Amino acid sequence: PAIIRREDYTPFAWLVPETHLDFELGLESTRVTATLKVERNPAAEASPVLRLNGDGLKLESLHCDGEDCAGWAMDGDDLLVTLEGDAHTITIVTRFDPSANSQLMGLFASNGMLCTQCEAEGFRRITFFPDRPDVLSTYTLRMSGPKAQFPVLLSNGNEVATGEDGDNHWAEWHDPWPKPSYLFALVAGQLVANRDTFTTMGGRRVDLAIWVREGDLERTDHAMDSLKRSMKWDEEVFGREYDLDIYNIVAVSDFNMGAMENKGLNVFNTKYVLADADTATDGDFDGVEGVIAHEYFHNWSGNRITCRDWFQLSLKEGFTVLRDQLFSQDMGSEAVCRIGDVRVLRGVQFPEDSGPLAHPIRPDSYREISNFYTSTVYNKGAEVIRMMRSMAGPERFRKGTDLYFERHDGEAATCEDFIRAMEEGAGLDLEQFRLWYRQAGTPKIEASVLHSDKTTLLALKQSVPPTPGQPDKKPMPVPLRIAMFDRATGQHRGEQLVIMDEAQKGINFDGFAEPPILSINRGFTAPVTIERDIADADLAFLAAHDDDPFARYEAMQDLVTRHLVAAADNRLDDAAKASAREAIGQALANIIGDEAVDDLMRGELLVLPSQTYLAEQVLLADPAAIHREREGLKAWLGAELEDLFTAMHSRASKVPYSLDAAAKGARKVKVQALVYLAAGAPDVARAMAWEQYRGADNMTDRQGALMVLAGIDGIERTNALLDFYNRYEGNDLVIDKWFSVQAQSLHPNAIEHVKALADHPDFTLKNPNRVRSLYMAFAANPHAFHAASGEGYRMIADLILQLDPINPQTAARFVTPLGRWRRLEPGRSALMREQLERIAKADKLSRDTYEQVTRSLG
Ligand code: DPP
Ligand code: ZN
Repeated sequence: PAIIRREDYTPFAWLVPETHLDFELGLESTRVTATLKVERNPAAEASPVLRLNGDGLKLESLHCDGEDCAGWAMDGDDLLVTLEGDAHTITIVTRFDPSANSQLMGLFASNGMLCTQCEAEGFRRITFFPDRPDVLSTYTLRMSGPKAQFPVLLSNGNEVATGEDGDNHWAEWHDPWPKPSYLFALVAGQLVANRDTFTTMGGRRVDLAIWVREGDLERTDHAMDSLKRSMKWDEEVFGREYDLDIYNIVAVSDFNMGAMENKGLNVFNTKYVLADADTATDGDFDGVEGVIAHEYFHNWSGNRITCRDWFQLSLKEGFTVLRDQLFSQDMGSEAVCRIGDVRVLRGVQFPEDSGPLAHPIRPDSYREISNFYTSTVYNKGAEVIRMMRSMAGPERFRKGTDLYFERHDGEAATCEDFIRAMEEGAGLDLEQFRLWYRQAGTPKIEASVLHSDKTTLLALKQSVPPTPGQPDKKPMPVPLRIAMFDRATGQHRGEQLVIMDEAQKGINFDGFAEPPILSINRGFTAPVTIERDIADADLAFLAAHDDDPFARYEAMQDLVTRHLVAAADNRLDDAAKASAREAIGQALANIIGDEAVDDLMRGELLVLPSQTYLAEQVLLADPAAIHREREGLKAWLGAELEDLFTAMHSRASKVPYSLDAAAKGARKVKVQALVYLAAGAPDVARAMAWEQYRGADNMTDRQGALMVLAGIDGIERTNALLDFYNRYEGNDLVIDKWFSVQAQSLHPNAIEHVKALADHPDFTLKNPNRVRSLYMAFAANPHAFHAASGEGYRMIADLILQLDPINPQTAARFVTPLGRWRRLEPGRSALMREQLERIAKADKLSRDTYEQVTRSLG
């Protein structure tokens, strides 16, 4: 497959001002008549050839200006039409079988309904079209089909006419806003709506509807509430108002992504719509709120201003992730949201940035764009814009975004356009900052405090590691919020924002009698790793006293990380290990007893650094050693602090269920207590978890208890898993949890359990949520996936080979865990590599999987 390069961009030779689509809908056969008004693009180099992209389409007929079309040819899957004049009308008829579309791109069938997914290049599976984001067109659509089968017919924009014709009915929709083809959507099926309204700041009344299958209606209130709050927040914080009279959201259970921001008609994975206390955890509720907001915010950052080409994806995704993060921060706890965002960044993006798939937030080339919907483009992209916000401050940042929205409304823009608007609107000099768009890799900052007499020097060093195709890097501007704590008072004298933009830099401080304690990258102002020269006792001090909650969390993480990395590397003798554990135990005991901390934050402070994060800290990781030490510490803490954990659990158990912060916090620390106790006092934990399971009146408590029980042998394990299945049989999203809990379990036989679950009648490769619930969970299971025999790696490779012909986009996502081979100890490294090579040798691989496997081996 060909490599597509950013530098090769050229504007399209033709404009498509109007697109008319006529769908004759059927689950097994749908016929599409597309009528395109095309005219020469005065801004592009002229070409008589109109390239219309296709993917697996069969052309039934083609007309130019109503006549048989003389000059056409196929070029692979694309249709090339040669045109003499400056303006023409092209009519194209295609027909296909949506029920056979297992890729879930284009028009596909899900549970008897029809729906579309067109981003990035799915529209070309519906009709021949210039399927690229810089071709904006006004869409008018007519669809018709059996009324009994498809009572609800939806598309973008406004419904302009409906009618009946025997057993069939039809609807016409018109979207007044020109848009690229990837934002096109159509839904037809048996759906019911939760309806509400929202009045915009300009006084427009918007009819809101969330469409689901009949039995799911009662689980849509949280999504509706989140939508209304998003609309209001975007008006208040970014000055953005909604621009149509209706806003529809449809939930579908077969979906590759989380959700899709099609203009006026969002299509969502049910996972990010449905939530109630009995079936959704607190994390699920937050996920619904965040994704509803994200897709809504795209209406401005993505739809009104879209991307010129797919290399600019972070223009809409990075910015929109930042917008949804700021929204969630305002709706809940700022510190807890920030910690959660950073955990995702470190757990997914940092490993990506240090592995074979590393790429800048604005990539330079790809074979298959679906592979670039990555944590780098999304989460690091958000961090890059957040840094601009930190440097400008919220008011000036708003001036920058105002200018961007005003200047580029209605356009297909570039990252460079955004940067320029920020420079002018926010008054920032971003010359050197542009490196963040070009360079991959996570910068490392080394910090040490040098003190003599009364002068103090903070010495900073920056390095950006080499990544594939980028051996040499330049220093980038890294904004770091810093505070120095005075040992005499236990306080700092105010924080400052340091822009570290060189390879080396020194900053002087006066007036400290003793060397101060450094608190750096407070609030995580920059997506970098920090190596600071600091004593464990000082980390313990910051973990107990830092007034920046993120820095406090960070100190605690650092304290534990250092210990576990040294222990896994066999660098600690028994005495050193014992004293480090004592220090960590003391710090955790302080946190458990600190009345100034709320439970939501306490829950964060109690989380041990993840296996992935720990593995990232060393060049060649031994997953077994890391797992052994991490579990060993957990067990020691669980035994040592048994009384404190038991008391915390019993205190938190008295808080009744609600969605307020105190109650969510209580549920979080309850699970934490069980997790530690399960490791250190399993008999106590088993009894407590079983009681929590049986008494649960919400999914957070129930799933938390189930997770703990699933890792401990005993009759309670069997009973809880059986009860959970019977209780929720038929509810796909909850049964997904049942699969995940077992696949992720610490149980020694997890591999055998996963094999058995793959044969369970409820398992299917056709549903991406179900596949992920079993195998993504398994690939994240540190002891099972990394079994020394290589069995775990083989299972993931088998899955990729089986899934690739069915759903390549989802299959390719499973290559990432195997791509870590270069960062593992030699034995496992060879076993992983062997599996990648086995996949590479397969007869026929999708472009998606081929690209990921070759990059991973490269
Ligand atoms: N629907 C996906 C998202 O919102 C891709 N645009 O991120
Ligand atoms: Zn998005």
